[in-house]
Amino acid sequence: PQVQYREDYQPPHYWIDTLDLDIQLHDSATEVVAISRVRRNGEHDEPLVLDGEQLELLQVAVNGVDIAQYQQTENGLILSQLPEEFVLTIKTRIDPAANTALEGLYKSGSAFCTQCEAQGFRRITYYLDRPDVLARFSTRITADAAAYPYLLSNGNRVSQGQLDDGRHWVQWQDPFPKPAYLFALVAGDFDVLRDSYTTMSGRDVALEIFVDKGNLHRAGHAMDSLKASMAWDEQRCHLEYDLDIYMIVAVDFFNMGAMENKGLNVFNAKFVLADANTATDNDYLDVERVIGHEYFHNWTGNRVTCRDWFQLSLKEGLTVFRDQEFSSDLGSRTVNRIQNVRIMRGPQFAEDAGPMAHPIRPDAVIEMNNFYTLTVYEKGSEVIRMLHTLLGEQAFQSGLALYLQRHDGQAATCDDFVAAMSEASGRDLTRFKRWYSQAGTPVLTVTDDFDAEQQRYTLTVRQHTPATREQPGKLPLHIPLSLALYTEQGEPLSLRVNGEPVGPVLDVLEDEQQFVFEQIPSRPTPALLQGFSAPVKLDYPYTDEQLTLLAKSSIDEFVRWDAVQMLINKAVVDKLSRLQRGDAAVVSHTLTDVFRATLEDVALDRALQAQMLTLPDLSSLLELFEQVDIGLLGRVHQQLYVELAEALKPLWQQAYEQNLTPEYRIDHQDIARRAMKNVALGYLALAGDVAKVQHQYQDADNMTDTLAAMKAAVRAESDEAEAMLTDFEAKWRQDGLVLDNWFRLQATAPGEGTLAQVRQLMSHPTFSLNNPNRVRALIGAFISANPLQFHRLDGAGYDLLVSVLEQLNDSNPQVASRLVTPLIQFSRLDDARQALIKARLQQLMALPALSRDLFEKISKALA
Ligand code: BAL
Ligand code: ZN
Repeated sequence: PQVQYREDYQPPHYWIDTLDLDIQLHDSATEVVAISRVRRNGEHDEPLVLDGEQLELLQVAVNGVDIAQYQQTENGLILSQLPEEFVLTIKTRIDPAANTALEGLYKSGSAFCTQCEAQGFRRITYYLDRPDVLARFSTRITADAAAYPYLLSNGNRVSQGQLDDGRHWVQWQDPFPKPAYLFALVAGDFDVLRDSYTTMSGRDVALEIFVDKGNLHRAGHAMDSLKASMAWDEQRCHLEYDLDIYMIVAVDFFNMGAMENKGLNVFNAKFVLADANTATDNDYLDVERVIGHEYFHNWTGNRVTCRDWFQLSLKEGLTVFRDQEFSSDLGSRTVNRIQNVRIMRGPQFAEDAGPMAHPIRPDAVIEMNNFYTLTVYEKGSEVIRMLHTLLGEQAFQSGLALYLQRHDGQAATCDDFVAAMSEASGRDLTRFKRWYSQAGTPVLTVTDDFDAEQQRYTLTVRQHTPATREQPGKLPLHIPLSLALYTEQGEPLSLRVNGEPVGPVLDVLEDEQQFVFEQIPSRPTPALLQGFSAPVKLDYPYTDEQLTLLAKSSIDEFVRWDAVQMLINKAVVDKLSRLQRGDAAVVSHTLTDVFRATLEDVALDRALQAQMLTLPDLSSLLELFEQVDIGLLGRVHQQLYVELAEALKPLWQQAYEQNLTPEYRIDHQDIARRAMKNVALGYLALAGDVAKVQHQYQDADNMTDTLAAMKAAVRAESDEAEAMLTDFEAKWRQDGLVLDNWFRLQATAPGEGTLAQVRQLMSHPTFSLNNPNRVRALIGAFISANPLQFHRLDGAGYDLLVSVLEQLNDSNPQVASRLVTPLIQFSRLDDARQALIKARLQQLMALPALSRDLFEKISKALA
């Protein structure tokens, strides 16, 4: 497979100004006529090289005349000796029913739908399938009227008609030029939830959400979220919607979460459907977040798109930042921040430390689908957040406005974005731009010194980014380091440098820098990297006393949570070394005391309290070590949970009782109470209080409490778990999305029998390797959320994954490639497991038709 390099970017040799599509839908033989107006870009006699894969070519005509002098290749069509401007007609045939890769046009159940990002459009017709070619699309769809009453595409519906043979057609016109990846088509029979929204300039927009028949009652929250998103973008960013209609379609078969196609979002049903019986509180919040994310793309992604796919973070990092701000403005800012930081410190740091480490703007790509990563999305958002921290809200919004106004209707680059931010704020962002080109997680090492006589406190900050494979040498970055200084009584001190008061954010620019604070009466406790002000690892020798102080009395909620995390990390490291030395386990009194104080703090927001009392998962703990026996780490993790459960049992009981909610309501206060109650339930189950778990399962009137009870029972390996699982399956076996929770729970069960159970569940009537949601729920949960059973020393966990990957490599390479992640991120594991994994990777490497997707990752892992 060929590597593409960012620095090789060339503008296209031809432009396409309009594309008229005529699509005759049939399950196995859909015919597509694509008529484009093509214009040569500059003076040259280069051929027109169109992208196309898995297409049956039926006709090529230039200016209405069939031609034969073209060259067909495995992935394209080459036309030469073309006039300067011409009309190109291409007719192709495709087989949507056989499309299990779910890229291009495919069937999701009985409906037709499309997924064209990044390069799916080339599976529909031959085209310049690159994001810098923007055309005005019109789309005429024809299909059987009875089976497909709704025929949808981008833009506005301009005409429709009935044909004699029982088929009908609809014509769509999208007034906004767009790249092919934003094209969408849906045909099917749905229930439709209709509403409308009046924009800030007074235009009425029709809102339509299409769901499977019988699911209308589960679409209301998605509609509320859509309206909230539209209002938020107007209020916070002054951005208004631009078409007369906004449609969302929920489908069951979807590789990603959702897709922002212009005017016609296609969603994984998981992020649309929600009601109290079937969705958890987190599902509700996820729907809100993803609906927001796709809506916000209308400006950051669609009106201004990416010049090339190396710039993906231009739209994704920025849009994730926007959806995070949306969720934070609507809900708890601290809890949202904590959840984002957990993802950064766990799976994103692991990606940065693995063979696929790449800058948020990658330099070399084999398969673009492999770069829809936590680095491009989540770290990309952290980079935008740092800009926001450095510039402040007002200058940031001016920069965003300038960027959108300057590049509206264009395909832009990350450099364009930073240039607008720099111009609008007057800040020099030259060094900051290195965040776009350097891979890996920087480490900030901080030491301090207090001069009592001079009342001076000096922080010495060193930054170092460990080498990654493609980038052995790293340059210093511009790192915003937010800090506060606390007295022994937990009072914040004002910050003065050179006689002047300063704000909380230090600009760390060099390999090593000193910051001297004046008028500090006694040795302070620093709260460093407040709010995770940069995506870095922090190394500062905190004492237990300092962390206890911050956990109990910081005025910043995030700092309190973070201090508890650091105490947990210290306890884990300590317990692990005891275990390795063969010493007896000792109770971590400091941690127990902080947990007790947190449980007794009645003023604390319950959602935050729940977060403070939740241990990091094993994958984040793995990041604390260069190399570690994950089996031992798992034992320590469990030990800590049980210790806290038993030591604080009466307080867990109290917390449980105090947070009961009388009836189910979706509001942030009740969500917070349920979160705290269910954290308490988890500990109570570990402390042997099975009765509570059972009662909650029996009495629950909502999915959050039902699943929390089941999870507590499964995790505590209590005898009651089996009966609950059986009951749940009987109730929900018709509903794949709900049953995904059941698959997930069993896949994450701690016992030795889990692997065999997962194998057995693969034969469950609801399970199918062709449905990505099912695969993620069962196999994905097992390999990423059950590290102990997956990394069994007999290698059976790895064998299971390899057999799944062998099948998915043929049917859905994109999903296969996502699942291979835990196999390629082996550097932190012990030598024995590494050897087992490498043997499996060699086995996969030898597959006769290894996809580009898997090849790219496995070859890097083995290099
Ligand atoms: N653009 C792919 C799906 C998303 O990030 O919105
Ligand atoms: Zn996105």
